[in-house]
Amino acid sequence: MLGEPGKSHFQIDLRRHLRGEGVDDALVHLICEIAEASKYVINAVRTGDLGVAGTSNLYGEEQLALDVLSDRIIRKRLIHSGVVCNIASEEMEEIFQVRSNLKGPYSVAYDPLDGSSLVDVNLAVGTIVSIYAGCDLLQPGRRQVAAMYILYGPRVSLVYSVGKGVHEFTMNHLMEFNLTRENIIMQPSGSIYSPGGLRNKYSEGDEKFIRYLEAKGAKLRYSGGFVPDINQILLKGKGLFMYPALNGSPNGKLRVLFELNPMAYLIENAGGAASNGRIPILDIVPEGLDQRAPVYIGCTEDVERAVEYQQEN
Ligand code: AHM
Ligand code: MG
Repeated sequence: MLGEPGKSHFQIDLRRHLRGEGVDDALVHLICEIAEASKYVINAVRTGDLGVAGTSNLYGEEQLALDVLSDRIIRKRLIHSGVVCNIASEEMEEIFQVRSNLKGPYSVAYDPLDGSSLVDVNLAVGTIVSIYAGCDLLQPGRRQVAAMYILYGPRVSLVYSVGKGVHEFTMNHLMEFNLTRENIIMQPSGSIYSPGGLRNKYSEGDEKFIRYLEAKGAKLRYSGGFVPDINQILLKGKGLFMYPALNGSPNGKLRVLFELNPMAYLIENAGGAASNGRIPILDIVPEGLDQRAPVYIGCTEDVERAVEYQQEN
């Protein structure tokens, strides 16, 4: 542990922290490259045209939607990192093989700009990243060697885990990420809840679960952005996010590879839990890149209760 409780952490930057955790050089490099890429993504989010992909701007240049632009920014960085074998992105239909590095030590699945439609209404969005050793991306999330997200809100923050605790860094005026919270821990039971999807399409079990949460006095906290919603639950240490199966969408909305696995890894490493209503998210064996699953993620007791309501109904 590098930070001391109650003391200012602003001298500890991301690279130093990773090294202090004993992370190997290639993974330190990879995580720092993604952090570098996020500086360009936040610049695009803050100042870019809110254009639609395929249209032209005033000067006749092709405009890229922010999610497409963010994808290119991150992919380019990964390709040139020299340590990446395969890349999967929510914006790409197929796995991208880095030809110059067919045996690279790591592979990365990422959602470059989750919740990108929220930029139009100036709400927070984020990048979500999942990292595996070797070239196989279709593995259960439990085999991730690292996961992280970058939240583009009023401030930019980065939360990562390499399986030894969960740590938050905040971008300073020089665009450096400095440690702000180390070893984030979740409480067993929560007092906020973020329910995604249409409630009139919830199953009976989910409806009863929501009534249970309301009866226990949980407050509704839902922004419609997975990254800020999870960030709130993780940092406050008490809450639950769900995007359940809906009538007509039995697998919910969120994707296992790009959204659920990395968040489940972070939440489990902070002492929380994540389930699809039957098994832990991290034990799902993915069959395809765009596989989706229902999700209940957050404080352990709340997730257990959600699973009970599923099984009873
Ligand atoms: P996206 O990957 O297309 O941006 O969708 C993911 C987002 C999440 O951020 C959020 O939790 C969820 O979709 C909300 O979906 P909806 O408002 O459609 O129910
Ligand atoms: Mg997404």
